[in-house]
Amino acid sequence: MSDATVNDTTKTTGEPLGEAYLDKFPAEAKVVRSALYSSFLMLALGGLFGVIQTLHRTDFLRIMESETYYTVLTAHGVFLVIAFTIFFLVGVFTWGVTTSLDRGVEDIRFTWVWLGTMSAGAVMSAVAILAGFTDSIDMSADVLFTFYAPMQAHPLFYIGLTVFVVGTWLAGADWFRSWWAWKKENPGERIPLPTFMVLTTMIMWYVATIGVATAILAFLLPWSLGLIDSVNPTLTRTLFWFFGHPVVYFWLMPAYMMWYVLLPKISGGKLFSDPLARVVFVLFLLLSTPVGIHHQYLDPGISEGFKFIAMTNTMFLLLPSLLTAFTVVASMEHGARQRGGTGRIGWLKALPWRDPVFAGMALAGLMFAAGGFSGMINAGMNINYLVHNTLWVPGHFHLTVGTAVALTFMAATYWFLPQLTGKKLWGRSVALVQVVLWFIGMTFMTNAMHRAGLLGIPRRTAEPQYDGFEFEAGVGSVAELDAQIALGSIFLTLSLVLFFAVVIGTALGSRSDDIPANGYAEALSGPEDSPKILDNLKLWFGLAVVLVIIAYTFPLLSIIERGGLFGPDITAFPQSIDIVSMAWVTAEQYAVGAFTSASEATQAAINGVLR
Ligand code: HAS
Ligand code: CU
Repeated sequence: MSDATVNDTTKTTGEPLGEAYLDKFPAEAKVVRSALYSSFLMLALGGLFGVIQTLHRTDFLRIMESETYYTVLTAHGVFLVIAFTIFFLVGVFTWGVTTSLDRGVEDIRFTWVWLGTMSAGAVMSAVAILAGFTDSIDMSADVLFTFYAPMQAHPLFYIGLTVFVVGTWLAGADWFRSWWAWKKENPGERIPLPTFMVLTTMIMWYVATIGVATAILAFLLPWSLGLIDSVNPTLTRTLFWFFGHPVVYFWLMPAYMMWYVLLPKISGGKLFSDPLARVVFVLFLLLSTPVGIHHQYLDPGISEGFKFIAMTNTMFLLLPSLLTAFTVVASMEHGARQRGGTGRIGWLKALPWRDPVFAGMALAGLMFAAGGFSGMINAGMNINYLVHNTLWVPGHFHLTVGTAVALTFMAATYWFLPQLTGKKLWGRSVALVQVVLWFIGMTFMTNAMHRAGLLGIPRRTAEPQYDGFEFEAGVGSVAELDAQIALGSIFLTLSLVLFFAVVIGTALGSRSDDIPANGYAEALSGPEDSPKILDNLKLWFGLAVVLVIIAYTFPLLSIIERGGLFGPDITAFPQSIDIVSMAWVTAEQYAVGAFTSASEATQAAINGVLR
C-alpha cells in the first residue's frame, strides 16, 4: 500500500490502515456479523413499535386501539432492551476476546451453537409477544419487559427467555474457555484489558441471572403452565429486580468497553489508565446485584430497612461511573492534545467531531452524564416517591440504555462494519447526521419526559390524560410536553432510517483494501501499574456472591415468611424494619400489660377503700 493511500485514509478515518478483523479471524467475523445483524433486526422492529406507541400516547397519531398498547409496549421493550442490546454485546465481546487474546475461539461450532440457542429463544419469545396482535392465535405475552405477576404470559414467552439466557451462559463459557487456553500458553501474564472486561461482566451476569432463572423456572413458568395455582408477586418481583438492576449494567459495560478501548484510539490518544479501568469493572461485578431493591422503594411488604440498605449500596455504585467519566474524558483530552489541541477547554475543538464513531460515542457520553444524574435522583428513597411510575423513569432510561448504550452501539457499528465485512463504510456524512439526530431527538424526548414525570404524568398507559383531571405544568403546558415527546420520537425514527441506510449501503458495497487496522487503544498507564490481585477473578466472584447473600437473604426470607412461597402474598403492612416493629410490638405489649395491671391494682385499691 502506498504512503499516499495511508495518508488519504488517515485523513478521513483518523486511523492507520492494516489487517482487518475479517482477514485475521474470518470464521469469528461471520459469527460477530450474524450477532450484529440479529441485533439490528430487533432494533428495527423495536424502534417501529416505539414510535407507534409515542404518537399514540401523546395523541398525535392513533393507528391502534388502546387495548393493544401493552402488546406494542412489550414488543418495544423486549425487542430493544433484551434482544437488540444483548445480541450486539455478544458480538462485541467475541471481538474483544479474540482480538485481545490474539487467538480464535476454541471451537467455532460451539460459538454457532450459542448464537443459535439465543436466536431460537428470541424467536420463541417474539412469537408469543407478536401473537398478541391477533385473536386467531390463542397466545399472548402482554406483560411488558419486567413481566411482573399477576400479569401472565403464554408459556412460550418464558421458555423463549430461558433459552435465550442459556445461550448467553454458553457464550460466556466460550469466552472463559478461550481465556483458559490462552492462560496455559501465557502463564503469569496479565489478562488483556478487553478480555478482563468481558470476563468480569460475564461473572456479574452469571450471578445476576440466578434471580430471573429462579423467578421463571420455579414460579412463573409452572404457573403459566397451570402446574401451580398462584405465585407470590412480591417474591417474583424481587427475584426479577435481583436480575433487573444488574441487567442494566450488562448493557452498559459493553458500551463502557467501547469508551475505554476504542474511543481513546479514535480520539488519537491512549487510554489514561488501564488499572483504573480494571477497578471499575471489578466494582461493577461486586456492587451491581445487591441494589435491585431500589426499584421497589414503593413496593409494599418489603421493610424500609432493606430498602435503605439497597439505597446505600446504590450510592456506592455511582463510584465506577464517576471513575469512568474521569478516565474517559482524560483519555479524550490526551488524544486531543496529541492532535495539537491546547487550552483548558480549547482541546475539545481538536477532537475528531466529523468522525461518526467518535461523535456518536462522545454525544452518548454527554447524555449519560444527564442520565446518571436522573439515576441518582431515582436512587434517593424519599425523592423516588415523587418520580416512581411516572414518565420520569422512561426519561431516565432513554438517556441511559436508549442513548449511552444504544448510541454507543450504533456509533461502534460504524467502526465494526468495515472490520467485519472488509468493506468501506458507506455514507460517512449520513452516519454523522444520524448520530447527531439521535442526540437531538433524545434531548427533546427525554427532557419532556422528565418534566412530564414531575407533573405526575404516569408511565405505561395509553391514556395518560385521565378524564376530568388536569396536570398542572409549572412551565409551559402538557400539550407542549407531548409535542416535544412526539417530535423527539420522529427524529429518532429518522435517525434509525439513516442508520439502516448506512448499514445496508455498507453491506452491499464491494471489498476494499482501505480498511483501518483491527485493534484497540494502548494505555498510558498499563496493567503493570496495577496490583496483581485485580486479576484474581475467583476472589471477586466469591466476594460478589457473599455480598448478594448478605443483601438478599433476609429480604427474601421475610417476603416468603409473610406471603408464602407460592402466594397468595401479603398485606401491605408492616413496612417498618422487622426488628424495630418487633421491638415496638413487644414494648406495646409490656405497656398494655403494665397499664392493665396498674389499672387492676388501682381498681382493687379503690374497691378496698370503698369497701
Ligand atoms: Fe437506572 C430505573 C438508578 C444507571 C436503566 N434504570 C431504571 C430503568 C431502566 C434503567 C431501564 O435507584 C427502569 C426500569 C423499569 O422499567 O422500571 N440507574 C440508577 C442509578 C444509575 C442508573 C443510580 N439505569 C442506569 C443505566 C441504565 C439504567 C446505566 C441502562 C443502561 N434506575 C435507578 C433507579 C431506578 C432506575 C433507582 C428505579 C426508578 C423507579 O422508581 O422505577 C447509575 O448507575 C448512574 C451512574 C452514572 C453517572 C454518570 C457518569 C457520567 C459519565 C459520562 C462521561 C462523559 C463522557 C463524554 C464520556 C454518575 C460516565 C464526555 C464528552 C465530552 C465531549 C467531554
Ligand atoms: Cu436499577
